[in-house]
Amino acid sequence: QPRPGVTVFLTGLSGAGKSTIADALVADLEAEGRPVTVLDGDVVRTHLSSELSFSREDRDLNIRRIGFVAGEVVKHGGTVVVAAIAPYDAAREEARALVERHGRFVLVHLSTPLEVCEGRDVKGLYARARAGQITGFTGIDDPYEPPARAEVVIDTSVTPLTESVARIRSAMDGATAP
Ligand code: GGZ
Repeated sequence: QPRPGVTVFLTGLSGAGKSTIADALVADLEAEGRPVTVLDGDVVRTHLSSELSFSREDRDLNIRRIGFVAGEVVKHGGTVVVAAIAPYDAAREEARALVERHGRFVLVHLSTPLEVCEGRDVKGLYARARAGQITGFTGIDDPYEPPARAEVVIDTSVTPLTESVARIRSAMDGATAP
C-alpha cells in the first residue's frame, strides 16, 4: 500500500527557524529518495503571491493559496514542507482542512521567543520595524496567534536542529490518516 501524502506546516515568527528546519527536513527526506515540494512564504510571495501585502486579508489569502497547492500535491501522494509565518489560527486551520481532504497534515509550531528571533535578526527587519520603517511587522506591531492545536511544538533556542528534525519525522510517521 502506498504511503499517503503528507504536509508538514511550519509556523512561527520571522527568525524562529522555519527555513533552517525546512532545509534540514528536506535534506533528510531527499536522502531517502523521497522528493519534496517546498512552499516557503518568502518564495511563494515572489512567485505566487507577489501582489499581496501583509494585511490580515492578504496574509490569509497567501495561506489559503499555500493550503490549496499543498492539498493538490498531497492528493497525488506527495510530500510538502510549508514554511510561513501564518499568524492567524483560522487560516492555518483552513489550510489543514484543504490538505486533510487528501492526506495528512502535521502542524509544527516554532515557539522560539520573540527576544531570540529579534536577537537573530538575520535580515535586519526587526530593527527596521522597531525604528518604524516597517509597519505591521509580526511580533512587533502585528499579531501572532499561537496555534490552538499543533502536532509538534519546538523552541529552536533550546532544541538542537537534529532533534527538531527527528521529532517532526516521528510525527509524520505517526500521523493518523484523516
Ligand atoms: C512579517 C514580513 C513583513 C511583515 C516582510 N510581517 O523572515 P523573512 O522576512 O525572511 O520572512 C518573512 C516573510 C513573511 O512572509 P510569509 O508569507 O511567511 O507571511 S504570512 O504567512 O504572514 O503571509 C519576513 C518578510 O516576509 N516580511 N514584511 N510586515 N514578515
